[in-house]
Amino acid sequence: RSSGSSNDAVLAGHDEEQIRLMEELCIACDWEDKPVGAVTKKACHLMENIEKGLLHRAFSVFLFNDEGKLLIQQRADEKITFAGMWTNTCCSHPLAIKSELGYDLVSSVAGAKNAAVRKLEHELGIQATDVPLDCFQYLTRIHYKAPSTGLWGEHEVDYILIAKANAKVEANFNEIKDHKYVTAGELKAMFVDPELVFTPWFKLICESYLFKWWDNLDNLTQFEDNKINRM
Ligand code: DMA
Ligand code: MN
Repeated sequence: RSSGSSNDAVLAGHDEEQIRLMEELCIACDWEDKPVGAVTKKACHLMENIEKGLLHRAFSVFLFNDEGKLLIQQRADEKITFAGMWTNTCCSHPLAIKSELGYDLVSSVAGAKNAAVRKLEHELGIQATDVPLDCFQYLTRIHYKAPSTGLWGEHEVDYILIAKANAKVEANFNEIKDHKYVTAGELKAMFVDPELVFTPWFKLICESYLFKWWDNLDNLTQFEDNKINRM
């Protein structure tokens, strides 16, 4: 038995806590986002498996405060994938547990929101009371594939969740090394700064969708659909 054990060669040298988190059970799905099994986070993110077609569910939160600024984070150097890169407020995976696993869009969106509350707390120390479930607006799903460094990568159906809330942040430095609230103009200026590196999914979403959503934070339901956008 090797899958998910903490002493695997592919994980050697990585941060102990991040190695432990590789044992989480993600939701593997087919191209129509139908769950097909529970697979370790580690197995889901090995390019070797991704190249054979393994796909899993994820979510991306974009949290805006009441000034309309977006909370972004820089991933910790301890992260096994996409370390040190700037990205949206919070990303992770709904797990193969009752509260986060859904078999139709309504229950899957509910599961992604439950996972979002769990990870906003874990990564950013944001209390569940500051981000009640009704502050999240589900918009759409994005299917994308992106290599990271070494043996690792992403291949996900990503549930997009916009959150509007004023939340107190207490960063978990094993997850994030920096965070800040930005205006759209400030984010665009960061994109042209050659010193800064951004995650591939954040860049994709920014190029195709984010600024349109950002201009319509009071009218987001017009963007809600049941599509899976292949990028
Ligand atoms: C995975 O994010 C999800 C997306 C949309 C890329 P992640 O690597 O930050 O997950 P986790 O925080 O669980 O390590
Ligand atoms: Mn993933």
